[in-house]
Amino acid sequence: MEKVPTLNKKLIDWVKLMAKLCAPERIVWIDGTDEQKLKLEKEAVAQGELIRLNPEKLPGCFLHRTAHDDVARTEHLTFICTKNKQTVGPNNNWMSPASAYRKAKAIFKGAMRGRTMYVIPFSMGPVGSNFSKIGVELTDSRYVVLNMLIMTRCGEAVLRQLDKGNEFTKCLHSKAKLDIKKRLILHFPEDNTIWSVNSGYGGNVLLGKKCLSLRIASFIARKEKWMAEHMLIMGVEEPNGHIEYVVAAFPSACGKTNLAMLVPPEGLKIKGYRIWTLGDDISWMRVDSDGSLWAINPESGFFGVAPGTNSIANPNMVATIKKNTIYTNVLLKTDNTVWWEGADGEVPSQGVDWKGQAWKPNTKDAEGKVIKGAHPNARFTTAIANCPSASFRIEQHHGVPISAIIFGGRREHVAPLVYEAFNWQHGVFVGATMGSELTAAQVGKIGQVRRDPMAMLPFCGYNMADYFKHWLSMGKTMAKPPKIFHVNWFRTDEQGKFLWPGFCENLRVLEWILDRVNNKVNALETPIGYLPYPFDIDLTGIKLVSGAMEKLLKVEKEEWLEELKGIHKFFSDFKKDLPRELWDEYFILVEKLKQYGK
Ligand code: GTP
Ligand code: SPV
Ligand code: MN
Repeated sequence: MEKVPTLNKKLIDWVKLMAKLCAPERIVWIDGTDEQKLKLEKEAVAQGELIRLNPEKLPGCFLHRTAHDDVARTEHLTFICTKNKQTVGPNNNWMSPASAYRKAKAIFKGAMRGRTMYVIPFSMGPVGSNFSKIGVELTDSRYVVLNMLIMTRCGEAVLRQLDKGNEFTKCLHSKAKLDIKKRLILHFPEDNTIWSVNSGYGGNVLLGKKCLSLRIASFIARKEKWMAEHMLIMGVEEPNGHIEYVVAAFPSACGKTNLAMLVPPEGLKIKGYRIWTLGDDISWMRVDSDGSLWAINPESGFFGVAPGTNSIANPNMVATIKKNTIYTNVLLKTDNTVWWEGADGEVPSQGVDWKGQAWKPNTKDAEGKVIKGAHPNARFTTAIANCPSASFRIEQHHGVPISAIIFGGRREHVAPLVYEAFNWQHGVFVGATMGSELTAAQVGKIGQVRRDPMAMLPFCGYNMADYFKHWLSMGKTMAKPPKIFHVNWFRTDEQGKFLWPGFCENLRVLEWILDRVNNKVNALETPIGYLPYPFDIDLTGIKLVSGAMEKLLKVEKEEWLEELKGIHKFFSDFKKDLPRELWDEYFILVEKLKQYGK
């Protein structure tokens, strides 16, 4: 082994043991210096792992292409491995630790032969904060190292924490042969360990992200009485200069990134709102001594969806990704810049698509489908610090106090534009019954509605029935619990067109939410919750088609009764584990709906 820059004996022993298993040619410790980063970039370019993009137009930017069958999280190959199967619930795939380790060891054996094993010490959350957790990822992928350098705080400062003998999550990754048939994403929460093999796709391999900060963290959070959630964190600065902080849980590719860095729309400019971005994907929250819920973002970067990102939908992101960004599975243009469906400017007349093939617009494949330049789940990795709306509180160890929790899904029908839960328990029911249409962020049937409680279905590291109990009990520990809301930007008319303009205009809904938080407006009580009076949503400067607002705010009794059948089935899968409070809320809602509109 080369020089070992830590005093943490456990870490040294574990690295040795894993190196023995994977048999790399050499071991390199990541120190977080620019010098080392530049060296890795150079090597990655030489090896064909990265393509250096136009240094004038996109300084410090690179393109990476994954294997064709390695473009999104593979939930069916993702397992939680605990002694007892009951621990993981019906929402997770389970394997016993013994058989998981046995299976994976056979795949990891010699998998790094001829390669370098990188040791990445990283902190999720500001280094040294009581909120933060440390991990160490071993990987044979330079792409993973370069992404982790953006997504997490890593290197020297974390090693100094580890010197004190701090605990850390043991994360092992190997690309191996990128063989989907031998791909495994394994979590061992009882051992604080993650093993991932035969993938090179973000959510499967940047182990600090979904694997540690949600699956392992949610498991720990339940025991330590805090919350690890799939949520954006943002501050809304009000016209008087006061900032309210909110979190929002939307399923993958349903608008967290866009909302987190919203630029106020023309029509509301005069009011002087300003948005501060803290995070676009993950929130860790604790109840503090003031009785409020406080949140930090464990990440330091965005791993955002490229398609649809443009100066109208998300100008702050367009500004952020102009430098020091890694693009994955986008189209390469002839001037060595990049493009994706829905990007700014003209559609290029030619380029190289995400599969590395020559591309022209409107070319069709053998089945007659138009070939896309970028994969629908193409992404970019970029630092939050480079975002023009980055909050000045990102590095604060204590995070920010949360006034509202917003749930939301992608629903053509059923869910209105916005509604407020009656109280915490009802809010937990609203979160637990969330549904959303599937997107390209996971391998599966796009468009199909699935229940995705709190946007955590793929990320809750234990039985979701216990997770609901945890949510209920967290509410009891707060003197000042945030109010809970549900939003839906995706409701459509009879022709399938979005009824709500969305994107920057969503500030109009946030304004109503904050008015409710501060008891400034009344609301209409309906069976599902409090809905806005249409005149309380400021529509200055936009024109909706006639009748749109009524449709957006309509509670359709029959649709809801139908929806409840799906919820009944979903709840029933948890058998007697489901907390009684959620069944109570369910039956209250059924009764209220039956009476509604009579
Ligand atoms: P993950 O990173 O996968 O967790 O997702 P995310 O929730 O951060 O997703 P993101 O913000 O990148 O949303 C991506 C998709 O949502 C794109 O297709 C956007 O065009 C669409 N989208 C975001 N906001 C809106 C909106 O207000 N209205 C409509 N119609 N679409 C939106
Ligand atoms: C998601 O799918 O929710 C993401 C992207 O945020 S990944 O990190 O790949 O999970
Ligand atoms: Mn996500």
